[in-house]
Amino acid sequence: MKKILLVFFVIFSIKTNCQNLVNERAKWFVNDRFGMFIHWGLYSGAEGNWKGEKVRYDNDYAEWIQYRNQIEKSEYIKLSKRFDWNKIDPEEWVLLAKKAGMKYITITAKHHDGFAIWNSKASDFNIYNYSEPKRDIIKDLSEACKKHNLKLGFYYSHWTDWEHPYAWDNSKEIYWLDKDKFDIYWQEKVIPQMKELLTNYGEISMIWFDMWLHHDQTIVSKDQLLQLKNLIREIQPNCLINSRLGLSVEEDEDVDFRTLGDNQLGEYKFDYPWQTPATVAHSWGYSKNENEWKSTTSILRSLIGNVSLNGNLMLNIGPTSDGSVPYEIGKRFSEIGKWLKFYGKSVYGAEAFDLRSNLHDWGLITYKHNKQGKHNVFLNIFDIKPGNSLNVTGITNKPLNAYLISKKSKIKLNFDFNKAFLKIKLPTDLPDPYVNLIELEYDKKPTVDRDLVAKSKFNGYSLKLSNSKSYQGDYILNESKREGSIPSNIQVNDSLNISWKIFVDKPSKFNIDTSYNFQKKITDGFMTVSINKKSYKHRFNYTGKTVGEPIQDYIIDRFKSSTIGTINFEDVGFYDIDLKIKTSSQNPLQWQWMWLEEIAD
Ligand code: JFZ
Repeated sequence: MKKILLVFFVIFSIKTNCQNLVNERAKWFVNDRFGMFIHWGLYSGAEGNWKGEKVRYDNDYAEWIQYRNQIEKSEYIKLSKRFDWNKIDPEEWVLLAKKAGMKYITITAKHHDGFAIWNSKASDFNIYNYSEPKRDIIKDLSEACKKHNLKLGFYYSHWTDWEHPYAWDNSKEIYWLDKDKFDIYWQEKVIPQMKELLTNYGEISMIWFDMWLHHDQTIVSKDQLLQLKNLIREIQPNCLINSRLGLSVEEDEDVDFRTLGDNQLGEYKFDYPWQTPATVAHSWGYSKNENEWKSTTSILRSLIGNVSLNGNLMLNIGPTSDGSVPYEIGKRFSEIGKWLKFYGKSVYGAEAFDLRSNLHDWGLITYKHNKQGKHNVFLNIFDIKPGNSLNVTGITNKPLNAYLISKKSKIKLNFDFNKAFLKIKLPTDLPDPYVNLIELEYDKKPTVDRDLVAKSKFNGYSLKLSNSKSYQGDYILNESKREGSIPSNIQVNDSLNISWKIFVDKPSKFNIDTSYNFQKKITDGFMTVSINKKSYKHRFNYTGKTVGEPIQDYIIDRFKSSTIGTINFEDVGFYDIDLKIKTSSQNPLQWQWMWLEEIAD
């Protein structure tokens, strides 16, 4: 698949990274960063299986079993018999959230199946009617949240409801429903139920809607959504509303935060509040089919990664029909909680830093203006060998201090600073098995040079179009193909000039090489690399073919690296690197990267 990108280029840096588009209501939300999602309802009793058959469809969302496996309501409700009504204790969920370092909880008050897990007067299809002894889970949970000082929010499926005859049940795409009938559902179930949820359970911090389409593409009207929104604003003025309400920001700016796709982590910084809803395995509701659990490190990376882009993470639990939480979840949650207990300052109240995101190969950076008036840059280290030095490129002020945070104390670290480069010496013992944290301290907000390419831990510079300072000319972005055997590349049919900026922190000699695919044997196509008044001309080599997978019929063009030369940087300082590619449409060059690597003496 080819996409022509001309002048347009993904914005890698935003003018300001400070989170300045946060309204008053959402201040707590961007401070707290980490929340718990709970998917629990009748479907929890099915555990992702119905009469010997697994939930249909690949994503294995167990909370969809009624719809996927086409279960009649009369049969589906029998699941209530499987629950251990005496045992279910929502306070346990609250305690688990606390233990994990989560600051808010959002529970599925009503999921797509239309079953209310509170004592709802507006619909008989609710837990109070089908439990023995009678239970109101929302009541119990709200009391436990209050007791333990956690914020509470409700997931409410407003659009889809498989129980009500006039609501959207997905099959309505075939058996079209009229808008008047849908409005009957809206006025007799949605609005009254929302009133109950907003009135009877104390302070509600967010309503989490789940319509992933704009209302234009659905049966829901803009007026209905505004009615709902106004109801929330009227009864609970501080309650947050997420973007899956279904109104676009253009129509109504009054949506408090954006919800990304399921398990979709952030890639870019946003100035407004946003959140990823995420699972620990695949399903949201409890499924006994799960066997691929994300690791503690991977979850911490998701959380810190989002914070480093001004985002939140809401991590899901799917308790079972007796209220217990799968061991695999509990274990990871307590490990995450232990980490946050010692290192939480790089998450709570922290935000994106001004450097390009994902700049360094050892980990992720977050930033905070702390209560003592100091400014902290947090280096969250995922990948470094103990005893090595950590390279930090791009900050142009010298820190007052660098500390390695450990469970017992702060360890002061030695470092060298030069213009835009910080080299921190790490001890041979690193305190944390998951993510180690270094806190840099400044007395004012540090300034940065956002054009710089970071020096990698292999003492090299990886130069790509995406981390260039500027470029000129046209190219075609070719996406990677067949599991990346054909890597994503920049196709040049005429000429392209790219410039990078690096900082060389000590006099040293570097090897330069570049990777590309070129299929002509004789041509006058070439590239020139200019660094510090020296130029290197490289005539394209024919790179030939290779087998993309060890299967002989998948023969592909070969991407191969060629040496351009070596360069001696005699002085410490900033250098521009310019690459000029010159070819013709008869001789296209598919270019990948350039790599400068220090040659040890
Ligand atoms: C929805 C629900 O259908 C699902 O059961 C679960 O509750 C989840 C949190 O939300 O699923 C979605 C919603 C949005 C997208 C995909 C699945 N999306 O935007 O890609």
